[in-house]
Amino acid sequence: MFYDIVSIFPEYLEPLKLSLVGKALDDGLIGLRLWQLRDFTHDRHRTVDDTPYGGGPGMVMKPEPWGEALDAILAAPPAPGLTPTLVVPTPNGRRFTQRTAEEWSARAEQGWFIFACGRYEGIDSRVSEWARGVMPVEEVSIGDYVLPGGESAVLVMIEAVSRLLPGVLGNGESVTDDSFSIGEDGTLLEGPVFTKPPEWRGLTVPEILVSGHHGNIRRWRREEAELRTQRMRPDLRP
Ligand code: 6GU
Repeated sequence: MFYDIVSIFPEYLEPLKLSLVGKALDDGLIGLRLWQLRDFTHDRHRTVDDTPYGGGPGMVMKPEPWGEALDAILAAPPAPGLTPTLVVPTPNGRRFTQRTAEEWSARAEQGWFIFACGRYEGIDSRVSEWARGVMPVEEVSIGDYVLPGGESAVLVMIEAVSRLLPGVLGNGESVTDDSFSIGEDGTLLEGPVFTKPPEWRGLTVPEILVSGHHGNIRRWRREEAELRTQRMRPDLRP
C-alpha cells in the first residue's frame, strides 16, 4: 500500500512514522511520501490561496500548485502499473466508515492513494474536476463536524486502513471483534474488557469471564455488545 500526501503542513503527518503505521513502514508493508504544496508555487511568497470568486469570507486554494503537485506525483509512481485514487478530505464528502477502510485495505499491494489536504475554505473545484479525467477521485468526510484542514482526517483514514493490511497487526491481535466488525452487519459496538488483577479497588471481573466456558462467554459478550450499542449508539440498530 502506498500513500502520497500533499499538504502545506507535511510535518503534521510525521506522526505516521510512529507506532503501528511506523512499524509497517519500517517493515516495507506500506510506503509513504509527504509533499509540500508550496514547493509547486513559483512566486516569492509561495502563495497557495486567493479570494473566492463570487465573494464571501475566507480564502480558496489556487488550482495551479495542486495541478503541478499532482503531475509530479503521477510522474513518479511508487510501483509500475498502478493507478492512484485521489482522496480529497472535506466535510462535504461521502462518509468514511469502517466499510471504506475495509474496501481500501483490500487493495493491499495494488493500493495507491494520493491525499490532497486542503486548508482555508477548500480547493478550487476545478482540481477535482480535472483529476476525475485522470484517476478515480473520492471526496470523503470523517464525520459531521468541520476541521480546519484535511491533515488530521488523513491521519485518521491512514491509521484505520493500515491496521487492516495483512501483516500490520501482530500475531494474536485480531480485527474480527472490533466495533463495527462484530455482529452480522457491522452495527455492534464492542463491550467491556478486563485483565488482571481479578480484584482492583474493590471491583471484580464478571464471573463468567473466568469460568472458562467459551460458549457462555461468547453469548455474554454478544449481549453486552447489544446493551452497549443500545445505550451509546441507538442509531446503529433502530
Ligand atoms: Cl475529511 N476535512 C475537513 N476539513 N473537515 C472535516 C472532514 C474532513 N471530515 C469532517 N470534517
